[in-house]
Amino acid sequence: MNTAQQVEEERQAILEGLLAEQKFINPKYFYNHKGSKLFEQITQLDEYYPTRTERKILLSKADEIANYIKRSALIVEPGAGSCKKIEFLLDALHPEVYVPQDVSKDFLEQSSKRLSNDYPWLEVFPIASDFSQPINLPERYQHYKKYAFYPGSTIGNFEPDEAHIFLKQMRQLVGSEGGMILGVDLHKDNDILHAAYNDNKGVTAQFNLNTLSHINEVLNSDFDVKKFEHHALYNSTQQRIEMYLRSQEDQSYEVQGQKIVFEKGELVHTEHSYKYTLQGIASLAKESGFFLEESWLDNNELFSVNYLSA
Ligand code: AVJ
Repeated sequence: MNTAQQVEEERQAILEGLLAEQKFINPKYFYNHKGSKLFEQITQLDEYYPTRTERKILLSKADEIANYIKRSALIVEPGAGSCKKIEFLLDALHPEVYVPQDVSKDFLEQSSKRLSNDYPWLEVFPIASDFSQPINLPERYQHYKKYAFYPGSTIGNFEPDEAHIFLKQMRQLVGSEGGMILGVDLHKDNDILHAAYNDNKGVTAQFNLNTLSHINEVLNSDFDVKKFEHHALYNSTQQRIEMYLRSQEDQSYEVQGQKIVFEKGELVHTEHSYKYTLQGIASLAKESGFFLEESWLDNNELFSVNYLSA
């Protein structure tokens, strides 16, 4: 449970974003119950290629990936959630221990139970913790060869300097004998990227707008979702999708004693989704104490699964 003080700190953090010169909402507010359902729908859209492309690569290249994984392996997955993606690799990699980490404790425990049932030979050790905290493995697991699994191009949500810090933490975690399997979406033609974040059915728009409903719950505020619209573009210079909510009219709200004013056309930033070149992945890996050993791509070179050795 959240303490009153934690709730207060969370509210202050959201308000800070809404009072900034360039307003922003942290992308973690996409993911309440409704948002997670909407993201699930996004992954099934024709335009949203990343999820299905990554699945195809993981399944078809599992044996090649397995060549890098030594015996007595332990795999840690930050933000594992449903623990669905590791299943594409389990038979080929055959690790001894799988350590899924996630913030949502109940969901994690449920997924871990399911996995234990389906893979009786696998030891599953879930860690429920906040994303901001480094993952600590118990002493009894230290002797395993350790690998991190970070699929879904979730790394793309980090700013480049944050991605660097995150990978350095992973390098710390796996030690000098381990490695990392990293799914990264690739820089490409604007049209494909634009469509992936501006789908015809408007699911991504709903997903983006849902952040307002979510923060309304946290702040006890009444931001009118109907008065905002989804805006997403690919900034090819910065190699990132930029998502915003655009205020469709002048509007103002009183929230927690603060006045929040939106001008017509004003943009509230909600997400960056960075796309990488293989060269970019190689240098990010190197800066973080890893070496990019191999990248596996789909035929259209839309998405990459990478093996980084320590
Ligand atoms: C979950 C961060 C990988 O960036 O593609 C999907 C989130 N945002 N559509 C992505 C997202 C809009 C997704 N990641």
